[in-house]
Amino acid sequence: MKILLVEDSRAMAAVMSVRLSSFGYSVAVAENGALAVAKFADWGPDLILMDIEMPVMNGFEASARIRAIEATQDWAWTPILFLTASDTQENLITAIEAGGDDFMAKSVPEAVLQAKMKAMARIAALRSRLSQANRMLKEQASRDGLTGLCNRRYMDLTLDMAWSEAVRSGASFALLMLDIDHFKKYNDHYGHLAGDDCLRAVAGAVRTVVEAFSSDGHAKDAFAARYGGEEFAVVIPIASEQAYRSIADGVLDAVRGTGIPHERNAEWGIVTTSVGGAFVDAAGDDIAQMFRAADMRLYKAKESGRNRAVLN
Ligand code: GH3
Ligand code: MG
Ligand code: MG
Ligand code: MG
Repeated sequence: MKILLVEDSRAMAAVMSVRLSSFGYSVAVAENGALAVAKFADWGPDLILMDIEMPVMNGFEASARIRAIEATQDWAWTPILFLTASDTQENLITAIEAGGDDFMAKSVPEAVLQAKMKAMARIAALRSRLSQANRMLKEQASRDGLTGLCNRRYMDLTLDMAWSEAVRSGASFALLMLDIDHFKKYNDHYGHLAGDDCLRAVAGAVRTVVEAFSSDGHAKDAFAARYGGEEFAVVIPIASEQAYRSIADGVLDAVRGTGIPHERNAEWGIVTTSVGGAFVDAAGDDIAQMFRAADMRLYKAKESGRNRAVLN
């Protein structure tokens, strides 16, 4: 357990610090409230022991600032125990009102200090398991299980926000819809398990292209999602028309580049995709209009021979 000890008296800090370390906890000392807030932000302690009277910033103010930082994060709550001169009823009430969880007299007997720290360590362990589980659940809820791409649910949620932002700022917006060519025949010929492998490989190729454009800054917020079945979408907020076209070409190339044999995709002999896209200079119309345009062009790409993109 990481304990942040906030105490302006050097002598008191030294004594407490030695006691806490002797229980096996790692301890960092901050000499006033302002230093405590800074240390809290970059060290992420599991527990804070907070003196009240201190120069620069007192313990109540520091606690309020720490709670304000936590309010911007999911499920963040670090226990704060105020250190007081005496354990009066008033001190307890003031401590809780100030955003603390408990208080402790500085003269607390060794055994009581050890017992309280044990209870706090249990809470800290539970909190860390909870936040890990929460992170995993969040991750799972937004990923497609087969391909690891963002799933439809994540896409719908993110798309709404990205589109509203683009409408607000009059930014450009692009959307690509991809569909694997003759995938039903692929399954019929090679079997469903091979079909699943193929989906994973295609998804990986799409993802690599989109991530490259995203990380080199040409389409910073672009992401790929599994739209459904053997269909994928690439959402490209705030991108130039050039980036839109390059991503479409890049994706077609990358899928061909996997070189997965597909005998029943007669003309090409390997797995290919068709792409339909929509681009607007300034987001304004309904986002549904973008989907209709991209869908219609995807249909055209299929009709005109597959393994190509129709972008306008
Ligand atoms: P087109 O070139 O016109 O797109 O033809 P297609 O055969 O790809 O189109 P269609 O929509 O008729 O077939 C899509 C196939 O994708 C049917 C379905 O069995 C397969 N499919 C969808 N999801 C999965 C999946 O998760 N795993 C596997 N193996 N196949 C899937
Ligand atoms: Mg003090
Ligand atoms: Mg399809
Ligand atoms: Mg298809």
